[in-house]
Amino acid sequence: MLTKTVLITGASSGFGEACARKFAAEGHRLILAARRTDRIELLAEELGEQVNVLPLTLDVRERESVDEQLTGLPAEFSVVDVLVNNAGLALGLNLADKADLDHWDTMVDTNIKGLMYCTRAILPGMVARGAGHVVNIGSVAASWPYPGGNAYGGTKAFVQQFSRNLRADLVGKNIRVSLVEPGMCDTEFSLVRFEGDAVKASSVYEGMQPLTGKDVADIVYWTTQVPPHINVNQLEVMPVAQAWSPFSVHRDS
Ligand code: NDP
Ligand code: 8X3
Repeated sequence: MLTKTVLITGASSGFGEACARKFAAEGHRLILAARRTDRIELLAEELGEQVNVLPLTLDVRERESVDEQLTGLPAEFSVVDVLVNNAGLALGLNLADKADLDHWDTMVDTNIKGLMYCTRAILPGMVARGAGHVVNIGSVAASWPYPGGNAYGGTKAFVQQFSRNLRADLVGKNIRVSLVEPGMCDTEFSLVRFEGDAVKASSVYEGMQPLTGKDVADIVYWTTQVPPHINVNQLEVMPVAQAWSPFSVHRDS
């Protein structure tokens, strides 16, 4: 099997960490990026017993730092074969008229701008080599609105359309772009959304079986393993226990 170099953003927990474990188990070289240095260093130390790992303290919102760090990777890690654009978050579940504008800014800066910065830093190398794969982590929230999803859903709709437009730009260049859009998954996602309120966070998954990080990592990995002439465009995945609702209709009674 060909050893690939895989750059995963948001590798310090949830899907990102699970992807790191999956790609390491399959023997791939890893660049693990996130803000929490202690977490990625610990993970790098553990997975470093199996494969070569570079922990990278990176805030995807910082445009210059992203460009500097991702275009200046050490030689051994400089040929990025797979970029997993996973870093992201939801903040708050208030309805739009009560939402915190700082929350909206942070989601836009991370989920949209951060994903653009990482992609823009890595793509020229892929294009020059005529090889590569970008896997973007979107969400069911891109397509299916729910109360309080407002800006979060909007950022993931951007990820959906950006992924499709990347394909349009990259056709003929032998670079794959895949979009994985998960539904409910019990990572640190809800803990972050509810700003550390563990009771509120765990109530989201009460009485139902959510996806696991490993479920999503296995799917991300699979998109990278299909024969080279195939591009998995978009995969929406929910737990069986989750589905859509009828339209809400307000009736004056
Ligand atoms: P987690 O909170 O467990 O993981 C989020 C990761 O993103 C962390 O590693 C965090 O690292 C990183 N991150 C957040 N902000 C930044 C930043 N500014 N710069 C770099 N890294 C950052 O949640 P998930 O694993 O669930 O989330 C991963 C992705 O999956 C997100 O894009 C999320 O929107 C999406 N998603 C999640 C779903 C779910 O139900 N869990 C469903 C659908 C999509 P650190 O804090 O160390 O920087
Ligand atoms: C996270 C999934 O349904 O909580 O992207 O918005 S959901």
